[in-house]
Amino acid sequence: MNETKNTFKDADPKLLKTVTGKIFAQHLAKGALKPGEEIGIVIDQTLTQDATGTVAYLEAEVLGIDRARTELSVSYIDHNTLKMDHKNADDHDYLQSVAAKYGLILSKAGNGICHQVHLERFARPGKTLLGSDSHTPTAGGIGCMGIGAGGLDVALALGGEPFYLKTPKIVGIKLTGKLKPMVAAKDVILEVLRRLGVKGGVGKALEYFGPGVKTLSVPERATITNMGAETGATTSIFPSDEVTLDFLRCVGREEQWIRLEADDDVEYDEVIEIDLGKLVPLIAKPHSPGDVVPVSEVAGIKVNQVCIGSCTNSSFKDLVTAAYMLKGKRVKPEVSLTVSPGSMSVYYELAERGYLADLIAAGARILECTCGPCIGQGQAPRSGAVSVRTFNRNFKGRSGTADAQVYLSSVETAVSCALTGVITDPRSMGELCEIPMPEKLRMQPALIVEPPDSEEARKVELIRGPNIKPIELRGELPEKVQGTVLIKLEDNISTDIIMPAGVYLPLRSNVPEYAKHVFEPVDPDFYRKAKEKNGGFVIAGENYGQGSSREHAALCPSYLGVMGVIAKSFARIHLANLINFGIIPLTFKNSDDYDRVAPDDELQLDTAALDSSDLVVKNLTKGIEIPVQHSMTPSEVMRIKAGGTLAYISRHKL
Ligand code: MIC
Ligand code: SF4
Repeated sequence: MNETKNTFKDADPKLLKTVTGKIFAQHLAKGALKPGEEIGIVIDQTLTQDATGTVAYLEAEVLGIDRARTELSVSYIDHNTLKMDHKNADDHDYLQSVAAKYGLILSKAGNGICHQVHLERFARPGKTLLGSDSHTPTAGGIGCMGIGAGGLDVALALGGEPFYLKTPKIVGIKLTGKLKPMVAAKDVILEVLRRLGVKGGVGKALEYFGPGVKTLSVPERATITNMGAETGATTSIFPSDEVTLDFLRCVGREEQWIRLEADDDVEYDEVIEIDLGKLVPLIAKPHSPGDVVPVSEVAGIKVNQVCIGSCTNSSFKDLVTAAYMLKGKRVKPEVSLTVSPGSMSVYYELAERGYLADLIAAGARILECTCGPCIGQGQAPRSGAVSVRTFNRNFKGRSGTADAQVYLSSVETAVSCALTGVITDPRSMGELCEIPMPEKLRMQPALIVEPPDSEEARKVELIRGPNIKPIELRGELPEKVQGTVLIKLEDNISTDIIMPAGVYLPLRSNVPEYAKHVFEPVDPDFYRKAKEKNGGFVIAGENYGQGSSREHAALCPSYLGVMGVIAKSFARIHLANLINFGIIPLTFKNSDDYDRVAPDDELQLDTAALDSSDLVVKNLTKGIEIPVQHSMTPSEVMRIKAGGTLAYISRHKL
């Protein structure tokens, strides 16, 4: 990889010394590698999961893509596996037929959470991976550049198109020292979140370096890169070193190892130093992953539920840690403890080596290898309950219970809470022995389906049950866009608020039905209003659209006629999704102007004015003009005028 050093004369030379820059350089299709400049990168691998995948493949159909042009593409079924009626089953059959036709590997329901399975079986150092899930950077734990995106961008990458993004600034996170007993990798990323908050990573890539890196195994590194998504960062990555080689050996893929490290004289745009030896157990308080405090600060709060699992903390080491801590003990009778293994392979090893028995005997309820409670698929806490989870998101209501108090912690802290019934600093539970790691993690192939060859694939008919509805395309923008302010929101509105998941997850491939629940957690009347007014505008604060990559948070408002969002700032993936589905994303030039727009105001905008990045929106109700701006490239402006990327490409073809 070092031969990239002098090849890019327009590139920022500092960038080429970083792991992130080396991978970008190796995959550069368009643009200059300089922070803030738009680049197009070649995508080696894609992943989708069922909750975003059905729509991504419906879009691929609209785009006329019929075969994966990537090195490897995997379709996972992991989010929505409960099958309370025909809807999920319809989605799963559609996905299975798509995988066979397009040449994708299918990871069936029960095989595991996409990011954990991808890390074990497919992610490779030095490769690029685009996934329709915001936690795709989990693959950064193995030195693979994982980026989360909307389904349409993944569909385009599947068809061989480059992925376009603004070159991020590279933040070097220097790790020194070694974690103390009962302090975990989760505490490292919680510390990063404590310092950066939920929007401190926007426009940045987080790259880990320094002597402390070698003390962390690949699954521990993946816990850290996974939850980097919560800072809003474009991606997070660790180098590929001997520890990476050990992991690849353990999962039987050592031939895929390459060394990939930053140059010795690397200089990052910004450096954050973390002495692992000084970290203490941390916890994120309700209702934000960025509201991080030492566990000791909230110790003693009564706990009703503990959930272990999710793509952040469901590796073999995580669950063996839980088994060691629980062995011979019993979960407090007032607490419900669930454990969701991250993959079938992890589950198998736990069973084979007896750890499963220790978990069961202690009173843990073992769930399927899926996202489960993390995305509100079961285990909603009782009203007002305190739930401690090893997950990555605790937005209000995401658990399925609006007034539940969800805390995010390491496995060590979560198990301590399950045993004591109150929030507990795990260091008070005594020391844990070194977790013995097996030489081999035996990969279980039973729920992996390889696609047929292209000859056979041509004969495959796509299976479309009644829950699979085609995607409607938006028309071109009129000369003047005029509409009512339908809703005015505060800072950090997550896509879980815009388009709730939980019980509505089975509607992901049925936009007309799903659209009935847009903004439901904050305004149950939104759908009626939007229908009555025939669409309109949304006003928001900072970091609008943080969290999940679900493009439904743009697709469904677009379906209801939302024409524009004026916010103080946007989260990266959601901004791209708005453009893809024809919703004009504008930011206030002066954030105080947020106060000059009220719900029900009538706004107007000249479409031609979008050719400049500085423009005004007329507030017809108040008789004032509000200066706004956008960050769209000329090509994005062209697409938004055509009704969004999907509408544009479907009319012009790829
Ligand atoms: C999430 O953790 O919020 C999800 C569910 O995995 C989403 C994807 C989705 O909404 O389907 C994500 O992180 O992108
Ligand atoms: Fe699944 Fe939760 Fe991970 Fe999203 S964050 S991929 S819902 S486990």
